[in-house]
Amino acid sequence: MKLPVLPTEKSFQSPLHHPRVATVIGRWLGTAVVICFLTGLYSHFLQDTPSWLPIPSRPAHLYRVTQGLHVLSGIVAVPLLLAKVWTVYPKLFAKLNPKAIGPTLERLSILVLVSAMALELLIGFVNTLQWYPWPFPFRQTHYALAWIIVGALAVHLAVKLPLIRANWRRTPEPTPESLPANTTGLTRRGLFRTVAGAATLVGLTTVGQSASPLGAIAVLAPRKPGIGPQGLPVNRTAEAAGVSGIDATWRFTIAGPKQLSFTLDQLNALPQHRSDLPIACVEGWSQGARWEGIRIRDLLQAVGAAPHSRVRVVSMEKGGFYGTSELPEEFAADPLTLLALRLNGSELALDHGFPARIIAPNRPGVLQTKWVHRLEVVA
Ligand SMILES: Nc1nc2c(c(=O)[nH]1)N[C@H]1C(S)=C(S)[C@@H](COP(=O)(O)O)O[C@H]1N2
Ligand SMILES: [Mo]
Repeated sequence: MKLPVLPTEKSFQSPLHHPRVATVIGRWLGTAVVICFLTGLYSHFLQDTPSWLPIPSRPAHLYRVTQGLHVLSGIVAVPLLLAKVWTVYPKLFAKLNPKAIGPTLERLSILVLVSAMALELLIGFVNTLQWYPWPFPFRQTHYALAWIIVGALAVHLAVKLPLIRANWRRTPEPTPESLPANTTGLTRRGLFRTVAGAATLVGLTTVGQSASPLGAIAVLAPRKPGIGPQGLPVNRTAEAAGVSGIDATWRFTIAGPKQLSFTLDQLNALPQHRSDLPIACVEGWSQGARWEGIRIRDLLQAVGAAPHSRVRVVSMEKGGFYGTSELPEEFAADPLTLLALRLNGSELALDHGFPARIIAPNRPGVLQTKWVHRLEVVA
């Protein structure tokens, strides 16, 4: 029996396995990675704010834009990564002398880079489907992988700098006559158009989840604008959260220097304010809505606390990620931040947090706590 012969780098004859192609697609992929990384850092720090980092509550719609870009750039990176790996994979079959430490390390760093990116994009994408099949905490893992990618990418760019420089500008393409007789297929321009087209297509069919005019073609978006109770999507229903509404004994309590309790009728009789603010989910979908309710700063004043107080928000939902959240000083003091009682002109639907929820500007949806029954001023 004849053993199959392993391919070598020379076995892959397409002229598209060329450093110029890798450079062009690498630039696109690099742009997507940088956007994804920066918007991801911002989202991470909004949810896990280090004490040295004051995050402003304005512009009110900023998070909607950054998180929309985060998910969009991540999804667009998928076809770009596939194209990039396809362009360079014959290099994997180049002979490697195990004694040559530099090249061995470089190949290892590429292994780390590609596998970390593939895993990062996969878990991110699966997360946008609101599916968390992992035994590990998603956000912390996603964050750690991001730094691994940035590190491996820096090594990769440093090693490849001479090659990138040499191919930054257009290089002559081989003429058809100069190629081996059996090569067929795309020209460089044809490949670039195909890859750019694929990236644009996945982008366009995703972006509608946060930019409503394109909502109708958002076939890759799990939640579409306008679909849900009161015309707003629901991320987790009351039933899923184990919350079943209220009875006559229900009270809303705010604990500060003083403590006050209110029935729902009493809350409705307090001065009401309106905020036009989006729900901007970390999973990428977002939608603006009209909220009415009581300013948190007014409630803080009523219990004798400063408007710039850190406030712990307690939901009727017990435990888990969502049971409590915290409003940093800047957000508690913002006049747009409400204990919302009404949405788009009517009482909150149970799935949107009836009888009361938090709505604040420039915040990830996950912190817009629903079914709120208690606020505590954090000393
Ligand atoms: N108590 C509680 N609040 C919650 C949630 C939840 O599951 N439980 N989901 C959060 C998430 S992830 C988002 S995106 C928003 C969605 O709000 P909506 O369902 O009213 O659109 O609510 C947030 N508030
Ligand atoms: Mo969310």
